[in-house]
Amino acid sequence: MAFQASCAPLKAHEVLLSFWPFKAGCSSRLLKVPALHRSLGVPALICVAAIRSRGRKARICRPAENVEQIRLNEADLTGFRKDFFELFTHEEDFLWNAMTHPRQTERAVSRCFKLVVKWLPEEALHALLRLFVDVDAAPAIWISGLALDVDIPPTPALPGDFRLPVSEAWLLGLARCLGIPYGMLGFYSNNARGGLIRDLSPKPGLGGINQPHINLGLHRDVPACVSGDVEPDGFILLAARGDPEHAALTRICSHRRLAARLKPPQLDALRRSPMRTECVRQGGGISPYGKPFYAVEGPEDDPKMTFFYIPDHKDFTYRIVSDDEETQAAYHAALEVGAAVSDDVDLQAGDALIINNARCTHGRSSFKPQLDGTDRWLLKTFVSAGAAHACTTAWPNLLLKP
Ligand SMILES: O=C(O)CCC(=O)C(=O)O
Ligand SMILES: [Fe+2]
Repeated sequence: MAFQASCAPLKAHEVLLSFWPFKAGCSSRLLKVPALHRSLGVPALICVAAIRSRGRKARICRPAENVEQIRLNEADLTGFRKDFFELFTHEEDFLWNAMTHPRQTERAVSRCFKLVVKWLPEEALHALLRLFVDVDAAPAIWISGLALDVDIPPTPALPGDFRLPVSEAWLLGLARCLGIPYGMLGFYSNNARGGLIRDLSPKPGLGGINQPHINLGLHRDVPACVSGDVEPDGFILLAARGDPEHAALTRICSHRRLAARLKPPQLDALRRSPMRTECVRQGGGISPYGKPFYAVEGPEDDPKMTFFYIPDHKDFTYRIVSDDEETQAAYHAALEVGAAVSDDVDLQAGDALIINNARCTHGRSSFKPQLDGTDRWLLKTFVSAGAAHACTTAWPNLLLKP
């Protein structure tokens, strides 16, 4: 394993579990075919990451990974389901609705947290707890092997009146380990969960990120240039069902890794002048979309980058431009480099992808919808690490006004 020097000192007995086949900087091809390496069933390797030797502190540092993969054994986690139905004894316990019953929802989230902390192996919990606080952590964690609901119904058309209580419990419990899960009114309101969890499944004709035919360009979710202020610190995608053709790949690109591949003048240009999104109407009219934004901000060795993506609409297209030619050229060059250095994650049933929305950029390849109930079906919730600023309305309301 390619561990290098630096970061936090470790105690003599500390070890890190590192799961084959993910290995920093060399596994993007393997990440693209998880079905293959799953079937190989290679056991996890245990690496002694660092030791204290002769009184000197040995230190480790992860290179700028895109994704840390943690493969769990589903058979070890089936007790999660049993415990779930012991904690959630009445239908109304798990049929919470964040809009109509915020207190009941708050209680449900606490119970989900309790279950996840109980069932998640310590190393996985440890990785979650470090996601927002350790700059040397990978900016995304891909956990596979979660034991979901025994019967996952056919992937529905949206919006639906369906529930996946055990899958929802994993999602909310994982989110609570990071901070506070929250939904966005408007985006998420029209479902049976009252907006806290959004379903992503292909529905031709439906706009936005649910359109399967689009190659979803690299972006950060809900950046301040469009939200006005609050940005999600992170979000989680949990797959109730994967794309049967394995074409839908979620792309992750670490900003640290991307910055290392850009030239200093490109980085300077991206910090120097703002970009802006313009909406171009069919008749030729142009209007601004959101506020201008700087594509690169923050510390040099851990930059926050903003790439914006919005799918074209039948009546208008979007373009991202700058008055500074070098900035504009660097922005589009960075997107190309980002695509080249990203890793692709094929989310399949029982997988959760936990994303730090400041430290990486993400996208998704296009795929073919089946529309026969076998389609990819993800559950998604946003996470606020600090929470206080996440909710514009009083606790325990978990919904944000856009
Ligand atoms: O479908 C995916 O894998 C990712 C979609 C996306 O960009 C998002 O949920 O924010
Ligand atoms: Fe996104």
